[in-house]
Amino acid sequence: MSTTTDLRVRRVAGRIGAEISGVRLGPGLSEATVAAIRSALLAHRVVFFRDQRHLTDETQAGFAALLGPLTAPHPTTGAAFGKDHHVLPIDSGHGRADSWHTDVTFVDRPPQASVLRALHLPPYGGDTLWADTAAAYEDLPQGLKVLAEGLRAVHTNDYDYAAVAPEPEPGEDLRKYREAFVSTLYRTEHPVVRVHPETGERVLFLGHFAQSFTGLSTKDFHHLFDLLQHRVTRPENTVRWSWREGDVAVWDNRATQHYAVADYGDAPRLMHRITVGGDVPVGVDGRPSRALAGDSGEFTPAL
Ligand SMILES: O=C(O)CCC(=O)C(=O)O
Ligand SMILES: [Fe+2]
Repeated sequence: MSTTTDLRVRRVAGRIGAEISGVRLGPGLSEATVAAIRSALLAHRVVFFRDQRHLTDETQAGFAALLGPLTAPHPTTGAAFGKDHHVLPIDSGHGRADSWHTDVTFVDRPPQASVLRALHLPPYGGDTLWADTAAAYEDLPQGLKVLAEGLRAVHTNDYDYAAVAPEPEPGEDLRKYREAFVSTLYRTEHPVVRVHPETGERVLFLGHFAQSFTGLSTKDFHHLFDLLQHRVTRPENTVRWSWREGDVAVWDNRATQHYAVADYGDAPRLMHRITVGGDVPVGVDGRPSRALAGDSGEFTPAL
Protein backbone atom coordinates (compact mmCIF):
# COMPACT_ATOMS: atom_id res chain seq x y z
CA MET A 1 0.00 0.00 0.00
CA SER A 2 1.29 3.46 -0.89
CA THR A 3 1.79 6.17 1.61
CA THR A 4 1.49 9.84 0.68
CA THR A 5 5.16 10.36 1.48
CA ASP A 6 6.04 8.43 -1.71
CA LEU A 7 3.69 10.47 -3.87
CA ARG A 8 5.25 13.10 -6.14
CA VAL A 9 3.42 15.50 -8.47
CA ARG A 10 5.31 16.98 -11.44
CA ARG A 11 3.69 19.39 -13.87
CA VAL A 12 4.09 18.38 -17.49
CA ALA A 13 2.74 21.58 -19.11
CA GLY A 14 2.27 25.19 -18.02
CA ARG A 15 -1.46 25.24 -17.40
CA ILE A 16 -2.74 21.69 -17.33
CA GLY A 17 -1.45 18.20 -16.62
CA ALA A 18 0.78 16.60 -14.01
CA GLU A 19 2.47 13.25 -13.65
CA ILE A 20 2.04 11.53 -10.30
CA SER A 21 4.74 9.05 -9.35
CA GLY A 22 5.31 6.88 -6.32
CA VAL A 23 1.81 5.35 -6.36
CA ARG A 24 0.78 1.82 -7.28
CA LEU A 25 -2.88 2.27 -8.28
CA GLY A 26 -5.54 -0.13 -7.03
CA PRO A 27 -8.50 -0.42 -4.70
CA GLY A 28 -6.41 -0.44 -1.50
CA LEU A 29 -4.96 3.09 -1.52
CA SER A 30 -4.98 4.94 1.79
CA GLU A 31 -7.38 7.81 2.37
CA ALA A 32 -4.47 10.24 2.44
CA THR A 33 -3.22 9.02 -0.94
CA VAL A 34 -6.69 9.32 -2.48
CA ALA A 35 -6.99 12.85 -1.04
CA ALA A 36 -3.60 13.78 -2.55
CA ILE A 37 -4.63 12.39 -5.96
CA ARG A 38 -7.95 14.23 -5.79
CA SER A 39 -6.31 17.53 -4.94
CA ALA A 40 -3.77 17.11 -7.78
CA LEU A 41 -6.68 16.32 -10.10
CA LEU A 42 -8.52 19.51 -9.12
CA ALA A 43 -5.36 21.62 -9.45
CA HIS A 44 -3.99 20.11 -12.70
CA ARG A 45 -7.22 18.83 -14.38
CA VAL A 46 -5.54 15.68 -15.73
CA VAL A 47 -3.04 13.46 -13.93
CA PHE A 48 -0.90 10.70 -15.43
CA PHE A 49 0.48 7.55 -13.80
CA ARG A 50 3.20 5.58 -15.61
CA ASP A 51 3.81 1.85 -15.37
CA GLN A 52 0.55 0.56 -13.87
CA ARG A 53 0.79 -2.73 -15.78
CA HIS A 54 -0.38 -4.69 -12.74
CA LEU A 55 -3.91 -3.30 -13.16
CA THR A 56 -6.81 -5.46 -14.34
CA ASP A 57 -10.31 -4.26 -15.23
CA GLU A 58 -11.35 -5.09 -11.67
CA THR A 59 -8.54 -3.21 -9.94
CA GLN A 60 -8.87 -0.29 -12.36
CA ALA A 61 -12.55 -0.14 -11.31
CA GLY A 62 -11.59 -0.54 -7.65
CA PHE A 63 -9.25 2.44 -7.93
CA ALA A 64 -11.80 4.56 -9.86
CA ALA A 65 -14.45 3.81 -7.21
CA LEU A 66 -12.25 5.55 -4.62
CA LEU A 67 -13.01 8.78 -6.51
CA GLY A 68 -16.79 8.32 -6.50
CA PRO A 69 -19.62 5.98 -7.57
CA LEU A 70 -19.03 4.40 -10.98
CA THR A 71 -21.27 4.74 -14.01
CA ALA A 72 -22.28 2.04 -16.46
CA PRO A 73 -19.80 1.81 -19.37
CA HIS A 74 -21.93 4.03 -21.61
CA PRO A 75 -25.54 5.31 -21.63
CA THR A 76 -26.53 3.29 -24.69
CA THR A 77 -24.35 0.17 -24.63
CA GLY A 78 -24.11 -0.23 -20.85
CA ALA A 79 -27.17 -2.35 -20.15
CA ALA A 80 -25.85 -5.11 -22.40
CA PHE A 81 -22.95 -5.82 -20.02
CA GLY A 82 -24.81 -6.18 -16.72
CA LYS A 83 -24.76 -4.16 -13.54
CA ASP A 84 -21.25 -4.84 -12.27
CA HIS A 85 -19.53 -3.96 -15.49
CA HIS A 86 -17.96 -0.54 -15.75
CA VAL A 87 -15.37 -0.77 -18.52
CA LEU A 88 -15.86 0.90 -21.90
CA PRO A 89 -13.28 -0.42 -24.37
CA ILE A 90 -11.97 2.41 -26.57
CA ASP A 91 -10.91 0.32 -29.52
CA SER A 92 -9.45 1.83 -32.69
CA GLY A 93 -11.34 -0.87 -34.62
CA HIS A 94 -14.62 0.73 -33.53
CA GLY A 95 -13.83 4.39 -34.09
CA ARG A 96 -11.53 7.23 -33.11
CA ALA A 97 -12.12 10.03 -30.62
CA ASP A 98 -10.32 12.50 -32.90
CA SER A 99 -12.59 15.41 -32.09
CA TRP A 100 -12.45 17.73 -29.07
CA HIS A 101 -15.05 16.73 -26.47
CA THR A 102 -15.97 16.30 -22.84
CA ASP A 103 -17.21 12.78 -22.08
CA VAL A 104 -20.94 11.95 -22.21
CA THR A 105 -22.20 15.55 -22.07
CA PHE A 106 -25.41 14.56 -23.84
CA VAL A 107 -26.83 13.36 -20.50
CA ASP A 108 -27.92 15.62 -17.64
CA ARG A 109 -25.32 14.21 -15.23
CA PRO A 110 -22.07 13.81 -17.17
CA PRO A 111 -19.26 11.92 -15.41
CA GLN A 112 -17.10 13.94 -13.01
CA ALA A 113 -13.97 12.01 -13.95
CA SER A 114 -12.70 9.47 -16.45
CA VAL A 115 -9.98 6.89 -15.75
CA LEU A 116 -8.28 5.67 -18.95
CA ARG A 117 -5.76 2.81 -19.12
CA ALA A 118 -3.56 1.96 -22.10
CA LEU A 119 -3.67 -1.77 -22.90
CA HIS A 120 -2.35 -1.93 -26.43
CA LEU A 121 -0.67 0.87 -28.34
CA PRO A 122 0.38 1.42 -31.95
CA PRO A 123 4.13 1.49 -32.72
CA TYR A 124 3.98 5.27 -33.20
CA GLY A 125 1.45 8.06 -32.67
CA GLY A 126 -1.81 7.68 -30.78
CA ASP A 127 -1.17 10.46 -28.23
CA THR A 128 -4.06 12.15 -26.43
CA LEU A 129 -4.50 15.89 -25.83
CA TRP A 130 -6.40 17.58 -23.01
CA ALA A 131 -7.46 21.23 -22.78
CA ASP A 132 -8.22 23.32 -19.70
CA THR A 133 -11.71 24.83 -19.97
CA ALA A 134 -11.33 26.97 -16.82
CA ALA A 135 -8.22 28.70 -18.22
CA ALA A 136 -10.13 29.19 -21.49
CA TYR A 137 -12.94 31.00 -19.66
CA GLU A 138 -10.50 33.04 -17.52
CA ASP A 139 -8.68 34.27 -20.65
CA LEU A 140 -11.84 35.59 -22.31
CA PRO A 141 -12.24 39.36 -22.48
CA GLN A 142 -15.03 40.61 -20.20
CA GLY A 143 -17.54 41.09 -23.04
CA LEU A 144 -17.18 37.50 -24.21
CA LYS A 145 -17.45 36.19 -20.65
CA VAL A 146 -20.81 37.91 -20.29
CA LEU A 147 -21.95 36.68 -23.71
CA ALA A 148 -20.99 33.08 -22.93
CA GLU A 149 -22.59 33.17 -19.47
CA GLY A 150 -25.95 33.98 -21.06
CA LEU A 151 -25.88 31.04 -23.50
CA ARG A 152 -27.25 27.53 -23.13
CA ALA A 153 -26.26 24.71 -25.45
CA VAL A 154 -28.11 21.55 -26.45
CA HIS A 155 -25.80 18.52 -26.37
CA THR A 156 -26.82 15.33 -28.17
CA ASN A 157 -25.40 11.87 -28.94
CA ASP A 158 -26.64 12.12 -32.51
CA TYR A 159 -22.96 12.56 -33.13
CA ASP A 160 -20.79 10.33 -30.95
CA TYR A 161 -17.09 9.91 -31.64
CA ALA A 162 -17.20 6.25 -30.73
CA ALA A 163 -19.66 5.80 -33.56
CA VAL A 164 -17.87 7.76 -36.25
CA ALA A 165 -16.81 5.56 -39.16
CA PRO A 166 -13.05 5.03 -39.56
CA GLU A 167 -13.55 3.59 -43.06
CA PRO A 168 -16.21 4.06 -45.76
CA GLU A 169 -17.81 0.62 -45.59
CA PRO A 170 -17.93 -0.82 -42.09
CA GLY A 171 -18.60 -4.55 -41.71
CA GLU A 172 -21.72 -5.95 -40.06
CA ASP A 173 -20.24 -6.06 -36.51
CA LEU A 174 -19.06 -2.51 -36.69
CA ARG A 175 -22.39 -1.32 -38.08
CA LYS A 176 -24.23 -2.99 -35.16
CA TYR A 177 -21.80 -1.52 -32.64
CA ARG A 178 -22.40 1.96 -33.98
CA GLU A 179 -26.14 1.49 -34.10
CA ALA A 180 -26.09 0.56 -30.41
CA PHE A 181 -24.24 3.78 -29.59
CA VAL A 182 -27.01 5.95 -30.95
CA SER A 183 -29.87 3.54 -30.16
CA THR A 184 -31.33 5.91 -27.57
CA LEU A 185 -31.39 9.58 -28.37
CA TYR A 186 -30.21 11.86 -25.59
CA ARG A 187 -30.54 15.62 -25.63
CA THR A 188 -29.64 17.88 -22.73
CA GLU A 189 -29.53 21.63 -22.40
CA HIS A 190 -26.44 22.76 -20.43
CA PRO A 191 -25.15 26.21 -19.50
CA VAL A 192 -22.21 27.27 -21.72
CA VAL A 193 -20.44 28.55 -18.60
CA ARG A 194 -20.60 26.02 -15.80
CA VAL A 195 -19.66 26.64 -12.17
CA HIS A 196 -17.33 23.85 -11.05
CA PRO A 197 -19.06 22.16 -8.10
CA GLU A 198 -15.84 21.62 -6.10
CA THR A 199 -13.60 24.57 -6.92
CA GLY A 200 -16.24 27.22 -7.73
CA GLU A 201 -14.33 28.11 -10.91
CA ARG A 202 -16.17 29.04 -14.08
CA VAL A 203 -15.46 26.82 -17.06
CA LEU A 204 -16.43 26.91 -20.74
CA PHE A 205 -18.68 23.91 -21.27
CA LEU A 206 -18.80 22.97 -24.97
CA GLY A 207 -17.18 20.14 -26.96
CA HIS A 208 -18.52 18.31 -29.97
CA PHE A 209 -21.75 16.99 -28.49
CA ALA A 210 -22.95 20.64 -28.33
CA GLN A 211 -25.01 20.96 -31.47
CA SER A 212 -27.05 24.17 -31.01
CA PHE A 213 -27.50 27.19 -28.74
CA THR A 214 -31.01 27.70 -27.38
CA GLY A 215 -32.77 30.56 -29.19
CA LEU A 216 -30.03 31.06 -31.81
CA SER A 217 -29.96 30.19 -35.50
CA THR A 218 -27.69 27.41 -36.77
CA LYS A 219 -25.49 30.02 -38.41
CA ASP A 220 -25.08 32.07 -35.22
CA PHE A 221 -24.47 28.85 -33.29
CA HIS A 222 -21.58 27.91 -35.61
CA HIS A 223 -19.97 31.36 -35.41
CA LEU A 224 -20.16 31.56 -31.63
CA PHE A 225 -19.32 27.91 -31.03
CA ASP A 226 -16.18 28.20 -33.17
CA LEU A 227 -15.11 31.39 -31.43
CA LEU A 228 -15.46 29.95 -27.94
CA GLN A 229 -14.30 26.42 -28.77
CA HIS A 230 -11.10 27.83 -30.33
CA ARG A 231 -10.34 29.55 -27.04
CA VAL A 232 -10.52 26.15 -25.31
CA THR A 233 -8.16 24.39 -27.70
CA ARG A 234 -5.43 27.05 -27.97
CA PRO A 235 -2.12 25.18 -27.62
CA GLU A 236 -1.29 27.12 -24.41
CA ASN A 237 -4.31 25.52 -22.73
CA THR A 238 -3.37 21.97 -23.64
CA VAL A 239 -1.19 19.07 -22.60
CA ARG A 240 -0.22 16.10 -24.80
CA TRP A 241 0.50 12.66 -23.41
CA SER A 242 2.60 10.06 -25.22
CA TRP A 243 1.29 6.80 -23.87
CA ARG A 244 3.22 3.75 -22.80
CA GLU A 245 1.38 0.50 -22.15
CA GLY A 246 0.22 0.40 -18.54
CA ASP A 247 -0.17 4.18 -18.27
CA VAL A 248 -3.30 5.57 -16.64
CA ALA A 249 -4.74 9.06 -17.15
CA VAL A 250 -7.41 10.48 -14.85
CA TRP A 251 -9.13 13.71 -15.86
CA ASP A 252 -11.61 16.07 -14.30
CA ASN A 253 -14.37 15.79 -16.88
CA ARG A 254 -15.94 19.00 -15.51
CA ALA A 255 -12.97 21.21 -16.43
CA THR A 256 -11.45 19.65 -19.56
CA GLN A 257 -11.94 18.56 -23.12
CA HIS A 258 -9.79 15.93 -24.81
CA TYR A 259 -8.84 14.69 -28.28
CA ALA A 260 -7.27 11.38 -29.31
CA VAL A 261 -4.84 11.96 -32.18
CA ALA A 262 -5.60 9.54 -35.03
CA ASP A 263 -2.12 9.39 -36.59
CA TYR A 264 -1.31 5.68 -36.44
CA GLY A 265 -2.87 4.27 -39.61
CA ASP A 266 -4.53 0.87 -39.23
CA ALA A 267 -2.46 -0.26 -36.26
CA PRO A 268 -4.64 -1.51 -33.38
CA ARG A 269 -4.92 0.63 -30.26
CA LEU A 270 -6.92 -0.40 -27.19
CA MET A 271 -7.74 1.58 -24.06
CA HIS A 272 -10.14 0.77 -21.21
CA ARG A 273 -12.17 3.65 -19.79
CA ILE A 274 -14.10 3.81 -16.53
CA THR A 275 -16.16 6.88 -15.63
CA VAL A 276 -17.05 8.24 -12.20
CA GLY A 277 -20.56 9.66 -11.80
CA GLY A 278 -21.04 13.42 -11.64
CA ASP A 279 -23.74 15.91 -10.67
CA VAL A 280 -26.09 18.10 -12.69
CA PRO A 281 -24.17 21.14 -14.01
CA VAL A 282 -25.22 24.59 -12.86
CA GLY A 283 -24.78 27.91 -14.69
CA VAL A 284 -23.59 31.23 -13.33
CA ASP A 285 -27.25 32.18 -12.79
CA GLY A 286 -27.79 29.07 -10.62
CA ARG A 287 -29.92 27.31 -13.24
CA PRO A 288 -29.21 23.60 -13.60
CA SER A 289 -28.98 21.64 -16.85
CA ARG A 290 -32.19 20.18 -18.20
CA ALA A 291 -32.72 16.78 -19.84
CA LEU A 292 -34.77 17.18 -23.02
CA ALA A 293 -34.70 13.56 -24.22
CA GLY A 294 -33.41 10.27 -22.78
CA ASP A 295 -33.17 9.09 -19.18
CA SER A 296 -29.66 8.87 -17.68
CA GLY A 297 -30.86 6.98 -14.56
CA GLU A 298 -29.48 3.60 -15.69
CA PHE A 299 -26.15 5.08 -16.70
CA THR A 300 -25.16 7.16 -13.72
CA PRO A 301 -25.87 6.93 -9.99
CA ALA A 302 -27.73 9.84 -8.36
CA LEU A 303 -25.25 11.79 -6.23
O1 LIG B 1 -8.37 7.11 -26.96
C1 LIG B 1 -8.07 8.05 -26.22
O2 LIG B 1 -6.92 8.36 -25.96
C2 LIG B 1 -9.15 8.87 -25.60
C3 LIG B 1 -10.50 8.41 -26.03
C4 LIG B 1 -11.60 9.16 -25.35
O3 LIG B 1 -12.12 10.12 -25.84
C5 LIG B 1 -12.02 8.70 -24.03
O4 LIG B 1 -11.44 7.75 -23.51
O5 LIG B 1 -12.96 9.29 -23.48
FE1 LIG C 1 -13.57 10.89 -24.49
